[in-house]
Amino acid sequence: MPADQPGRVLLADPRGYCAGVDRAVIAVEKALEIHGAPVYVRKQIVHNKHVVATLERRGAVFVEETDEVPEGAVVVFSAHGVSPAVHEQAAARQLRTIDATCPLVTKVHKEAKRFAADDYDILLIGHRGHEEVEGTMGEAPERTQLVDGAEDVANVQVRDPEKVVWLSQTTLSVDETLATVDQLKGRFPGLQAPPSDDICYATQNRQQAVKQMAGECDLVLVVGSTNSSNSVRLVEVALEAGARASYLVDYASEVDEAWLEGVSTVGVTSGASVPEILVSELLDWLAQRGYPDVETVKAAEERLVFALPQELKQRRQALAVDTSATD
Ligand code: 0CH
Ligand code: SF4
Repeated sequence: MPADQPGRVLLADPRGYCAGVDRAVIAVEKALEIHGAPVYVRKQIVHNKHVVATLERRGAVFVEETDEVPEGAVVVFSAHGVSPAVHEQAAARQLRTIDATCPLVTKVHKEAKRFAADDYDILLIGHRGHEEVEGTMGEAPERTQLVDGAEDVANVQVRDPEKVVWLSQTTLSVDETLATVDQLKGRFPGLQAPPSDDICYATQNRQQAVKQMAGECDLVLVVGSTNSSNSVRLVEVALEAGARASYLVDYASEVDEAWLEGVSTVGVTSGASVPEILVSELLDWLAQRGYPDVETVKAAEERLVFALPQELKQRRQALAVDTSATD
């Protein structure tokens, strides 16, 4: 509760869904519309509990690997991307695949393939075990080494220090990644940078908005799931940028009222995989507890929209042709 006068909320903009998440969620919805349930999805389509539970209720079946999908069935690959080996496994089972990999993740895959073809050693900065990193490494497993922290920086070995490039996961902390690159350059002064930013526009903008407001916040609440890399990064960025406290919650109901003690200003944001309804519910929850005023803190304008995966466009065109034939 704020002490004597109403508390205020600073609301980050941009927050929530990015273009790649929007496209991936719509891809599953369209696949259900076109093919009917069940539609299989390899891994969580995006790392958000609410999104996954909602799609499950509509008939999506989430599996870990393609060998859990019946032969010939429809399977969607998640926004985080898959390695070529996963495409091969799916083809071997005659699965009908819809690839919802974000085009900005695909861009990093292409960079990895190109640098490997030019015989570079690739240092991929990212989180060990994260699906995106597994997919990207799979493009050039014999040429890529994962750099996840100081120990990896100290241990990587390259064949030719003049032919080494760093690439990264799309959802990392910008500042932490720059620090890692500096450490790598200390070992390999000839280290080359990716041709364009691998940390995507959405990750960067959400972090920038949090940086802009964190100094004024006693508390920053980030809506997002614990396995969502970009959401977890927003908590870290808030703390580094001066917020007195910051927590990650999936739902408003998870906020502990004790966190509000002595708090005048609450910052609110959400990860790139988080539907806006969850933020609206949090704002309602805060309004009922003495924080009715909401001010937006704008860091960037986002207009990017991605076309649906090719497989869905082809299928929809085919349906349109069939319909006109029967008219
Ligand atoms: O932040 P991560 O990569 O864990 O994934 P998310 O929460 O599903 O957000 C969307 C990013 C998808 C791939 O870049
Ligand atoms: Fe694509 Fe970036 Fe969104 Fe990931 S966070 S899905 S790379 S736009």
